[in-house]
Amino acid sequence: MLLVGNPNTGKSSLFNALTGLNQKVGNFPGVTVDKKSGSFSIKNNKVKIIDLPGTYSLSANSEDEKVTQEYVEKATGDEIIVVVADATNLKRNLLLLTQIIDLGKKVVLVLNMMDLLQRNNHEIKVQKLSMLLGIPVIPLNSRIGKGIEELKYAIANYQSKSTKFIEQKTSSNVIDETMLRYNKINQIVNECLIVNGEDKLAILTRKIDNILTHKVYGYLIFLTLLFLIFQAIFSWASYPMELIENGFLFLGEKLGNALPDGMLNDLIVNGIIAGLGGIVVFVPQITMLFAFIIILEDTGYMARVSFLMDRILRSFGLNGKSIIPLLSSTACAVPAIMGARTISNVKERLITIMVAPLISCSARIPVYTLLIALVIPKESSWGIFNVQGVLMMGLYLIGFVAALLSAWVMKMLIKSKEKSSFMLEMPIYRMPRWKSVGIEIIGKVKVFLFDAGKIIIAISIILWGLSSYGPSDEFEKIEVKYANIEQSDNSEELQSQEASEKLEASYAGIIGKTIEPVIKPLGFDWKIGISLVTSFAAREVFVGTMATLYSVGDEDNTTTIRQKMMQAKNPNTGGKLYTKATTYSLLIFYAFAMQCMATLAVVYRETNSIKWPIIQVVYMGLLAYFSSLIVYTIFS
Ligand SMILES: Nc1nc2c(ncn2[C@@H]2O[C@H](COP(=O)(O)OP(=O)(O)OP(=O)(O)O)[C@@H](O)[C@H]2O)c(=O)[nH]1
Ligand SMILES: [Mg+2]
Repeated sequence: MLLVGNPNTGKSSLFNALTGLNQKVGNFPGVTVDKKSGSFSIKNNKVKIIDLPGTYSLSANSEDEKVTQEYVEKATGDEIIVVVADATNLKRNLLLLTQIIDLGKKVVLVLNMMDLLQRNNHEIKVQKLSMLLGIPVIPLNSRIGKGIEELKYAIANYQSKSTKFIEQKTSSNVIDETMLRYNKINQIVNECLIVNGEDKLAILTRKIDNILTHKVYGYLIFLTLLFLIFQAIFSWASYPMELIENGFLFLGEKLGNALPDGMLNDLIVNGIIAGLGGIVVFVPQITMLFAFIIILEDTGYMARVSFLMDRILRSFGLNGKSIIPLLSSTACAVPAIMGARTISNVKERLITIMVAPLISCSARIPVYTLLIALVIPKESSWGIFNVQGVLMMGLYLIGFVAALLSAWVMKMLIKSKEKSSFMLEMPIYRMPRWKSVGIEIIGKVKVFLFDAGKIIIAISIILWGLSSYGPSDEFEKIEVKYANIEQSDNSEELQSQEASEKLEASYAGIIGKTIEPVIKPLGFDWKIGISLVTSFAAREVFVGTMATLYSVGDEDNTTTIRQKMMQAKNPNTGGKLYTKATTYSLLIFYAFAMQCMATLAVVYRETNSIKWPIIQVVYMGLLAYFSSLIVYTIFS
């Protein structure tokens, strides 16, 4: 069984209600961009069901619509196609339906959003509609699952009879086929739809839109909203973050004391626990960011932002629709890049895919937060604004500007004759469904934690090995040297000096030292060099890498990574290693560099060519390197 219909009519909501799964739902056209299958049972029979992207007709021009078109055309004679229509928009929704009927498929029409139709005081004569169309018609409310049983009944008792909506042969050389369809649809709708008074929901939506999409206020409101989101992420999240940080310190200390001293103790406490703690601590911030994005999507505001941004984006070779992938890249570039499928212009879609990873994603939050805290005290404020929050927002803005400029350059370089167009239906405003918002946030945070967790544990172990061992004669020399001194003076200072000399002589140290000359002009030392390498797997690994590098051989389990990094000294100057210049330079590097295997894999899949991910790594790498160089030079 297939779920097909116009965009934003509640197909995925119905899919979830039938299967109990949690397919993503949102209040804008183009939420679903790929097929998703599940199953449900009718009288102990299992029925397979596929949720598909929305489409207005069977002549597809974007990648997501093509998926649906293929499935509809491939559907066998036995497969039932459930066309989900928005009951408050009957006329437009019936076009696709009649096209599918005329392909000779088994069709059931679901009139979804009946609650809204009733709220408008409108009515649909369901039986008459069913008779005129010659197919079963089921009124439904997929938000609360009302009408599901009737739908199941209709599917179980489907009786095939062949119907035709229009005779195509004669139509093609008379009038335009679509016109012919609309003429007939108009007649049917006039007979079946009873309109009592005005469409209250549409009027309310229009009133709100007069403000939210206003030429001046619209932009002001959007900017204010973004600003508030960043302030909130910084000030509200800091309390739970402190709790988590202290929790992990406590855990590390207890475990460190309970386990016998030695290498394993070191690996578990300083590698794994510290690395994981470094990630878990960001869960409050990331949860908030996800929550804000999901609420923007669920209320219908995201479509307005798209509309507002179209004019600006277009001059940079992007499309109004690009803003949805770009904004959702603040959470993660992987689903965002898939979301670009809704952009039908090939060049605009490609450019969107190429620049989306420049938008700061949630994996940068741990890196940014840790680094910002090294140079800006938590309490510092400009009036009512928290400076850390302002700096964080600045990094996001820089990412956005870099994305626009890169897009502009690509617009100039990539040749295309295809016309650009922007058509996005503005949905009515809706209250978010808090339960599904909650489920989605939990799902996303889980992915963040587990994906990052797996990589961090793996890299911690490898890195710990590489930094605890080295060419044996080097290690021996150091041991002998300190053994001699220690006999006379056995202070902690000496121990940590020995540890740091060993780290430098270790395999990790050797790797870092090899990279060092290249990154030295950016103000980075070999330890940062190692973290740049490990961050290639995923950016958030930076934190765990630092945790491991700064604590190998260190017996002290009571200081956080941040404190350890703050105390780090520059061996050449004797001053702080993380000066403003080095830290800002590193921040910019992480803002621009393409350090994410998962994103590269999805770019490869979506563009179907190895060329684009390679270009992406190179151009973002060069951008990162030279921007960092400039920043370092300015601040030092
Ligand atoms: N009031 C009301 N809202 C609904 C109903 N069904 C779905 N919605 C809302 O409509 C919006 C779109 O729902 P989705 O299930 O994502 O729609 P879709 O057809 O899968 O959309 P695309 O994947 O973008 O084509 C969401 O905000 C839903 O909460 C309904 O019966 N009544
Ligand atoms: Mg959907």
